Amino acid sequence: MTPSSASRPSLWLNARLASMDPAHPAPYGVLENHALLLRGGNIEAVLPQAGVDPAAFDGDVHDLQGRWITPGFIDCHTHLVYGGSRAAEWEKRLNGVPYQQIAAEGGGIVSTVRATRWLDEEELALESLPRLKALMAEGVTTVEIKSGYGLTQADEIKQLSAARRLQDSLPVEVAATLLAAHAVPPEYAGDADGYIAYVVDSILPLAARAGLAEAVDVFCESVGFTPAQTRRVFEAARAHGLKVKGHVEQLSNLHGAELVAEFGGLSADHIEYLDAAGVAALKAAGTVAVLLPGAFYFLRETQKPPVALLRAAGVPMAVSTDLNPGTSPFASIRLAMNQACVLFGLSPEEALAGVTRHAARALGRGATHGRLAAGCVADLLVWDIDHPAELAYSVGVPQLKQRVFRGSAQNLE
Ligand code: DI6
Ligand code: FE
Repeated sequence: MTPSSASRPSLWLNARLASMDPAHPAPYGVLENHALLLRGGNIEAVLPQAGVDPAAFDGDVHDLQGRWITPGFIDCHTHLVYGGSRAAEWEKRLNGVPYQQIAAEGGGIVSTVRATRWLDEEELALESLPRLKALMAEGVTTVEIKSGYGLTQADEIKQLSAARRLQDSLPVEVAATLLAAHAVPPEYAGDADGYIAYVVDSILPLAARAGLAEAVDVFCESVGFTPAQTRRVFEAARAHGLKVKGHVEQLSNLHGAELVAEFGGLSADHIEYLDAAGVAALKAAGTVAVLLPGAFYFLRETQKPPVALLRAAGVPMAVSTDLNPGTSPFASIRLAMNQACVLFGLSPEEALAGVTRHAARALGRGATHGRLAAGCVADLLVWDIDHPAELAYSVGVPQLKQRVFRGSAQNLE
């Protein structure tokens, strides 16, 4: 929804802020006994409580009575706009049907492509709406949505338009990414290079011209596209002024992260097989490492991302749901935070930074999103918790009391 500069100014008193702002050195950037002044959809000031006089304020006043506030959550990697379900295929796999047979029977990504092509833009938005609403109900205020289940010019544009339609109808900010290079569609079977030429010459230029995507992603993998093909897409993205990011090093190490870094990419995502050279490349380029523990869990993978190396190098680690029908059918950012801690060894503070400050950077929004700081957007969450570690600790416990988007509050009780 367009930022509501019409929201009344508001003052949020007696709060405990998990600001996630590195300007404040305490864990979680904690500021006890503080107040927030919101105006025009932005945070105008972060103030010590003692210096605030609510009587002199002309706007809405909220007394938080010591409740915690965090920045709004940012889910920086999702494929939530799609048609159909792959539950039946998953059931078959669990009953012992081999993957090759499922693929031969039209399963896998191709089945989601078929179901997505079948729907028109409005139906696609409608079918995707509950997934986005579930993320929002947990506190997501900015979400990235990828295409990648259309794989024709018209169907990729349709997916991106459905994402735009969702943003226009709900109090949430959507960052749309073109992932036309997600899989080779049936029409190009055996001709991945031919499909990449179509992506570069036809799909990408139209998505850029229409202003429907701000970034371009590629599935760079043995079962996806080669580094050479990925490079062609990134070069086209650069020529059209779009940022790049990559699904890289998920199942093997093709050095895709180094390629993303070479193009000054926003983020390298999955990265279970990332090595020391890849970590160094991300660090040098200022590229964010996006951890997607939902897919690792659902695929029962064993190779973990090199968290200790990333941490030692000071590469920012974001955490995201990867919400998609094939490998991470989970519309829960709290689950992703918990999985990042349990499966990958992040601390609860790192998990929270992963869905706020670092996720903002992964979307090129580090200056304005993901922190409670003057000048940032007024996207924030009011919690009934005793400590911010609770946010990564449990899943499904209704602790979110208010969700504030661009200064406008939604009560959730
Ligand atoms: N990596 C994945 O794990 C998903 N896409 C990707 O690039 C798979 C998506 C699907 O199976 O539908
Ligand atoms: Fe993904």
